[in-house]
Amino acid sequence: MLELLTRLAPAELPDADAAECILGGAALGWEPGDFVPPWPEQRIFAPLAGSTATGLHEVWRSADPCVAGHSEGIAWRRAGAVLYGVIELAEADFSGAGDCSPLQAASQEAYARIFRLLAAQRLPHLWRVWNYFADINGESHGLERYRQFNIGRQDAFLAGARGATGNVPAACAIGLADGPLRIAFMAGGQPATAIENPRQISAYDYPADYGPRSPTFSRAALASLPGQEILFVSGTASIVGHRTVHAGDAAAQCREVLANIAAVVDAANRHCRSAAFTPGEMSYRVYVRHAADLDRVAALLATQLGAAADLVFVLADICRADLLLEIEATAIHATAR
Ligand code: 3EB
Repeated sequence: MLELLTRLAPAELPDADAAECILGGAALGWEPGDFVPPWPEQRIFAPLAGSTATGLHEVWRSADPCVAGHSEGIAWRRAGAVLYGVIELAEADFSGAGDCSPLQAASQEAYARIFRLLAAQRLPHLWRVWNYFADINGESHGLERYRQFNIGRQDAFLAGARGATGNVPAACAIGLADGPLRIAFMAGGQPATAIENPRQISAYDYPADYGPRSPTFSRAALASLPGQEILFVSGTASIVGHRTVHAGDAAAQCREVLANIAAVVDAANRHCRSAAFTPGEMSYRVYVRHAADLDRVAALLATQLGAAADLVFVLADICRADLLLEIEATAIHATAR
């Protein structure tokens, strides 16, 4: 049994004993303080907005005890056949990578290590990946940094004999002001069902206009655990087909994102074993590029998803310069076993 909890402050986090049941999570916000949790935690240093403005810890709690480990430079925990891990690599450590940019080399190395860990743990199926790195729209080595990341990621999938299309994980790739490449992931012993969006071309089939290598992710992943299933909706942007729509208009982009999320949730529901998932019940992370757009985006989401919707707003950069926001969502349902 897994449960996703979002908590406001270290004081509200479980004590050391209960912490054994925390699989892992993320710290979001500027200054999480000196608190360093015993579980793998991805640090996302970015301004938050709204009621959660000071920072928060998100945790995946497990009813089964967790086993902890540190290998391949990855902090990880597993509970039964589910594993959560976090890896951080400094690009400076990859500056001698020859023709290839340090970010590309670091990305390939991070994924290669993840695949080695998962093979060793016999939990080879990557369900969801959270990718963060500095200056995502910046250019070096003649290529935008997001596109450099895409080369390294795809190379690692191909080198790991995983293929870079079809059954690939749900993901997000988000730009922060600075910091190392930070990747968190969840994996399991059973493959998740990769879900695509009928309104969008699969990202792994994007034409070369968006970079020499396509991004390696699915629009959503539906993962099964004993008695449960998790729907991970990938970072979703105002993209129809493969094109950005509503450039310059955050409100219109937000409405398009909601239409995309509704479509991908519908597609997932054709595969789900539990009651249908609905957008209103999901936990959201909303990445907004410009602080000036926050109020309008928040108001629109409250109208569309309901005032009680579970939303965390993060000021961050999106992988295409013309995208003003990106939204990801997660939900867990009980199933008959
Ligand atoms: C898009 O749909 C927007 O490269 O892992 C969304 C989710 C996006 C994941 C990734 C990128 C990624 O192309 C960007």
